[in-house]
Amino acid sequence: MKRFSISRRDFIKTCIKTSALMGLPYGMHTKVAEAAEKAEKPSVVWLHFQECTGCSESLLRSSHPGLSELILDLLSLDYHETLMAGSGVQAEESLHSTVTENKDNYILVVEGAIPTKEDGVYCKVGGKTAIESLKEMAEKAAAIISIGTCASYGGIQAVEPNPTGAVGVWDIVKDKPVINVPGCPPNPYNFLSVILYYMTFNKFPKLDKLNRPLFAYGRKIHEHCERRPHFDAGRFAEKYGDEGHKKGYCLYKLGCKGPATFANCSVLRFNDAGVWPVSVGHPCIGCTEPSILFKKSIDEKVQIHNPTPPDTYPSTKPTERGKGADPVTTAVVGAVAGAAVGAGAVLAKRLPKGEDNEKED
Ligand code: FSX
Ligand code: SF4
Ligand code: F3S
Repeated sequence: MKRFSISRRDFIKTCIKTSALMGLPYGMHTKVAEAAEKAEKPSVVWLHFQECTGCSESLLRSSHPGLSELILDLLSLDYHETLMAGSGVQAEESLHSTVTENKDNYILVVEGAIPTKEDGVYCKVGGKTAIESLKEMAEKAAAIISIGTCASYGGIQAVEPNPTGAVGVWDIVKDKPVINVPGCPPNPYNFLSVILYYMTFNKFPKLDKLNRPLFAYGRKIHEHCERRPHFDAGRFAEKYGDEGHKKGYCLYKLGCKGPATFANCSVLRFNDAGVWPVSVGHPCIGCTEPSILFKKSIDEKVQIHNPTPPDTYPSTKPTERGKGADPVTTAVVGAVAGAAVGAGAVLAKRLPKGEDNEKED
């Protein structure tokens, strides 16, 4: 375990948690751990364009079990404008040598949107526009991960009237796999899981229609929400601070976008405190959904066209009997990440699709 700065116990716990998150069968965490220990560190070039650096911050703020250390141990982070010590010519030389030495093998991680108006003059690094840098780095990359909603779909920069013509990476790069890990910011475990999946299986996980990994964005927040029993019973907070809000009732009438948002926040949660927007009394604003974030106001209610049942309810369809979570997996994951969280993660994978979010093969 010389390779990792975290303890073996914490490393294995992380592998169990991420394996459950990816919906892998019980026992696969050993394969994930082995691959992470043996595989050569993938070279990563991390570019920053129009953004707030919250994606990197969210990754670095995670403490237990040293998630940021683990990510830095797993990857050879050869170029990251906000983390590296070098700057100016030194940094540019490092970027050039990384790209040349690892041609067609490095992973390009992009944080931030790309401005396209006026030939892209609104964002320049090292004398090059974001479009020029992106095209140049993408051409020699093995694959591209867009971290955050800005890099995925333009994010806040792309809000009307979008003065800089901001777009996401996949609007520009058409000839390489682009994996979107949206969220403003995204959960760092989703990023880590994509990396571990790649290291274990030498390919990227299955994606949805918006190029998001299905394991993380395949189900709606509303399906796992702890306030869901209140929604089903018709108990809502009507105003911030009213009795319903204080009692933890459903936030739908305050504009919660959970019924229309595909993400795993209600299962995975954020930080080591295990919180997420809805758990602390704020409606979900749909930060993983390009058609919702900054397009609908916080208090605007989403239409519920096709209500999906909470997936913790037993199936009513005979054909689905026996397809629930493997109790052993649930127990092991539960011991690590909290039983409800673990069960939710596994169930999320095993249950039939609630709504068609899957990409056609
Ligand atoms: Fe965007 Fe990342 Fe939002 Fe910020 O840098 S996804 S503005 S939280 O963090 O790109
Ligand atoms: Fe939870 Fe929001 Fe759904 Fe209410 S509307 S159950 S708060 S996700
Ligand atoms: Fe974003 Fe909603 Fe999750 S606002 S962080 S998708 S709860």
